[in-house]
Amino acid sequence: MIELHQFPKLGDVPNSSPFCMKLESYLIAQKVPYQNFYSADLRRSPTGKMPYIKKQDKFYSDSSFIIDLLEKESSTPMQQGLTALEKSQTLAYQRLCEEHLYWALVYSRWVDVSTDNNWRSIVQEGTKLPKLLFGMIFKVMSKNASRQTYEQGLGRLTKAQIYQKADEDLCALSEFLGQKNYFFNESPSLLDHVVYAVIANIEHTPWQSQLKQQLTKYPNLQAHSARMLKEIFSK
Ligand SMILES: N[C@@H](CCC(=O)N[C@@H](CS)C(=O)NCC(=O)O)C(=O)O
Repeated sequence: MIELHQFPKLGDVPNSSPFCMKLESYLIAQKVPYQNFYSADLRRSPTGKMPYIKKQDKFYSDSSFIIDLLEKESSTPMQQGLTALEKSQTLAYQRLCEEHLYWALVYSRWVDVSTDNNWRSIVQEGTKLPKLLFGMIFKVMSKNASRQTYEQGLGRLTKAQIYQKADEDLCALSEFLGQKNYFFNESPSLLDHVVYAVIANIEHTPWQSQLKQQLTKYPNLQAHSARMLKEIFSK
């Protein structure tokens, strides 16, 4: 049985980290037996990031490498029915979600402290730490997220430019999905899991953000993420 280590749940989404949510979603869809371990302790993660797994006494991190490993071991890999073109499109859109749009999400939570941003109170509620201790920890976490966003590059732009670029990402995803139920074929493939893990983290959250407002322009993405959530996490 695989041990899946991920951040504790916050709000309504299965996990507030799109990488954790994607991996758990993949495990459920592929019927891989696993047990959840929720914590914020990153010390046993080989990359110091969540999620990570323990499998036959070995630790693995990076959700994509973990999925690659499981795909190789599976007799029915999720990606087996896809063409080479569809696999290359998966990679390109995955990079868009995980290496770009993800950073706009981080920015919207940790850096853009607009008046309607209640991310801080959601995290406080979730952690249940004493106020003073929470305040100190949250300050360090905010500083860390802000530094990472700046180093990644997106955080150097103005707020308007960041949301403009995020909107371009959402528009590209929406165009590519079109009126289909899933990105390819009649059942979800990896790209569906990648995309809805980010979209659900923008939409199915109790806090407001500019990203959430922007998402309302793309009802097909909203419907896709609602469909995937129901299909995977409500069983
Ligand atoms: N490429 C990694 C990214 C994982 C990642 O960035 N995880 C974030 C949570 S969304 C994390 O652990 N952040 C903690 C930190 O940077 O200290 C993956 O696919 O697993």
